[in-house]
Amino acid sequence: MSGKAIWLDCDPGHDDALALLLALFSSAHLVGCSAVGGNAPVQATFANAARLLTFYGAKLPDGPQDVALAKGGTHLFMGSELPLIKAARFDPGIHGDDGLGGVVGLPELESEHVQQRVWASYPPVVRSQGQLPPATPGYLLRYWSDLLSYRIEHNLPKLTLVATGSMTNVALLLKAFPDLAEQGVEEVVIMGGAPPGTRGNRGALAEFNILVDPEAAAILFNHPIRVTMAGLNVTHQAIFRPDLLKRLLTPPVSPLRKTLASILTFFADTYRTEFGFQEGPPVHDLLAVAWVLQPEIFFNEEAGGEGEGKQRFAPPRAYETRVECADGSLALGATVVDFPTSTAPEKVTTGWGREGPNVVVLESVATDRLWELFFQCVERADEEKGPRDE
Ligand SMILES: [Ca+2]
Repeated sequence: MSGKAIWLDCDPGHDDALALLLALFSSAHLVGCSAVGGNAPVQATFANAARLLTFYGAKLPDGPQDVALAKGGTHLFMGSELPLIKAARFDPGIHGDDGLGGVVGLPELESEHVQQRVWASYPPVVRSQGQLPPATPGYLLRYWSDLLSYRIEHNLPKLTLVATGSMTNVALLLKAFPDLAEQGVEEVVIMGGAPPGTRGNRGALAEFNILVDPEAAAILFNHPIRVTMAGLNVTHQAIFRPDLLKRLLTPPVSPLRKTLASILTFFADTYRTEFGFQEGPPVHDLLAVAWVLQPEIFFNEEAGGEGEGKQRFAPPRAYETRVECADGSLALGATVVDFPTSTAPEKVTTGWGREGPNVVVLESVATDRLWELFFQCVERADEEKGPRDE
């Protein structure tokens, strides 16, 4: 496994909950987590992230200023409540009103441990009223600048930023601290988008995370930073089928497995009723973290292997990718990937951002290896930590 430093910006969300588990119980260090509005309002996605981190037993950071993270803690911040320009939109049909519909076993927001988690990364002056910090990305951005500065100054490994909700917080980072992001972020990995040839899930061409804040996605894609996209073309290949649920629930069934099963069962039900998926739900966000941990799971099989049964695999490629942001357009939220053809060969350019192929587009996934990675993490979570029963 990779040993990478990951930050997960998310909107939990059933599949975000799986991505969070993978990030926590791999050899990567989940440095921090931030919430964004999307599947549900940001207050709900933040509360869900706090409840999940507590349930999974993530270590608390030493305090609000803890940028060294010597003890391996995980920060948590609330990010943006609203998209940059568009009106907010949510997805209760898939995730329930609070983002984690039907999920059992998580500690409540009001509980002592979750409240500790909620406030651990905020300065004392903010900890005044209520159970949630203010819905502003300011504290997150301030911490990101401190964290990236510290890591650059101390030659620590670059951060991998995984975004499994809309890209609003990421866009704000790139606009506020472009120099720190370029020096201190290895790659931004997103779950989002539907390349040409793949139907969208919230419109013929639009995938939800991009549709929520297309301007933020455009800022990211146009920025000179490495971006990898796990879109619907690849996430719809990773269906959590009934045999996998059966494997998850093979006795002895820990409280962790019960909760994971409730996540996957609710998700399967809404995917069946809302989108007609009969076999099970796609685990979208899980793939973005899996790419960071084991990129070879996403290598493309290519023609030209020698001898019968020989296969050749190559890493996924970068293509020029743009986002449709125009209000009123039938293509609003579309991710237009300029795939090469025989009459329009691949452009030979280098660099990221506006200058050419700017997004690595995942196209295939070895699902057997993906599920092995997932179950390894479940087993590790069962052994190592075990969920906190509250
Ligand atoms: Ca998500």
